[in-house]
Amino acid sequence: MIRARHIGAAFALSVLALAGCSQGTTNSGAAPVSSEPPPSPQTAPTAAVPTEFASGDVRIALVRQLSSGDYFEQWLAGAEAEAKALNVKLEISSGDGNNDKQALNLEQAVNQKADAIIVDHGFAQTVQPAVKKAADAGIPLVAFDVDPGTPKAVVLSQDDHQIAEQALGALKADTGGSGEVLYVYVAGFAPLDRRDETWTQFKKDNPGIKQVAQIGVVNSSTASAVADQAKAALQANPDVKAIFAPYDEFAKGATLAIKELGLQDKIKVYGADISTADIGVITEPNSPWVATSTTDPSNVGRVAVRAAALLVAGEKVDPELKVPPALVTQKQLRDGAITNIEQLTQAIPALNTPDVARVPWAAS
Ligand code: SR1
Repeated sequence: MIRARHIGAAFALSVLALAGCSQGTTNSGAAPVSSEPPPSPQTAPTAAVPTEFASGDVRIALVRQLSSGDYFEQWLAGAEAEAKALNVKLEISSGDGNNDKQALNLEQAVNQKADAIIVDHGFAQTVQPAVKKAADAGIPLVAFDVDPGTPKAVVLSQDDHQIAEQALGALKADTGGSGEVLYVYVAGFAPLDRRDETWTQFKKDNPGIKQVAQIGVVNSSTASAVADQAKAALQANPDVKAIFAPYDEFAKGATLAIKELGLQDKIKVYGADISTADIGVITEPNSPWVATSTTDPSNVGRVAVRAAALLVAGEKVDPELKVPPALVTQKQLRDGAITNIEQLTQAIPALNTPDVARVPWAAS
């Protein structure tokens, strides 16, 4: 839901103007304008702060597979902010894309008897042995975007099927459900695998859509690597009219390739995720990146820390937590004069999810 609140007059006016705008092609399915009153201020705590949180003794290990790129930086900023708000020490490690290093970091968190562990991404086969050790040792676990292989861990994800459905809905609306499509994907990453399930079904449901090539790489310079691959694939497939690139580093790479080939008027990009830098790429003149389905990554990082804190305090947490996405279109960003994440999250309050893993002793 889009709502103008605590924002500059020009921005507020342009957001309000969205209420009356007609649905352009790439605006179909985008987060709708809200006519509801502004939300009430922060919810007050309903419980006393547990002793261990009051004393600042709680240590939560955050064990990451990846840390470079806008998504992962924003996610970490949210996790750190929530840890600070809850008076928790967040002990952060990253495998920097090396799965064995991540597994070692996880073993270390278990050996150091963290009060809780958040596993952030990773491949099932490399993290599950250490996750099992943590579970056997009674350490509370939150697994974000990775299959922990045990029901003892709380599983956190964004709604990846919905992410793919929303982006593909925009692709279908713009293409009329037919045409050649280039697909960007790397197997093994749980969120990308789930988005791939939706893409597979989408192709069955829309026989006019033809995937002519698949590319993809995830490394410390994903966007430029994908750009190189996309250029080659587009040169080999001159009739492509859309690229489905459901990760913002993929979408940035696809966008760069199209611009370098001068094909902006012919090929559009449908992506996932968002950042202030991404908003700049999407809204720049003649950008081919026309739609992205996204959560607020920093909100997801906050949810992960809240869930871990609740487990430390012995509170009940749903075994599966899903953060819903919203479709954000180029048209919506331009019409709303939205230039950064702060404006976007004010315009789409649904991107904040204070009720997911709400902590009763904290204001939210
Ligand atoms: C390499 S996996 C990248 C994805 O992880 C998160 O789920 C983000 O949404 C990103 O698209």
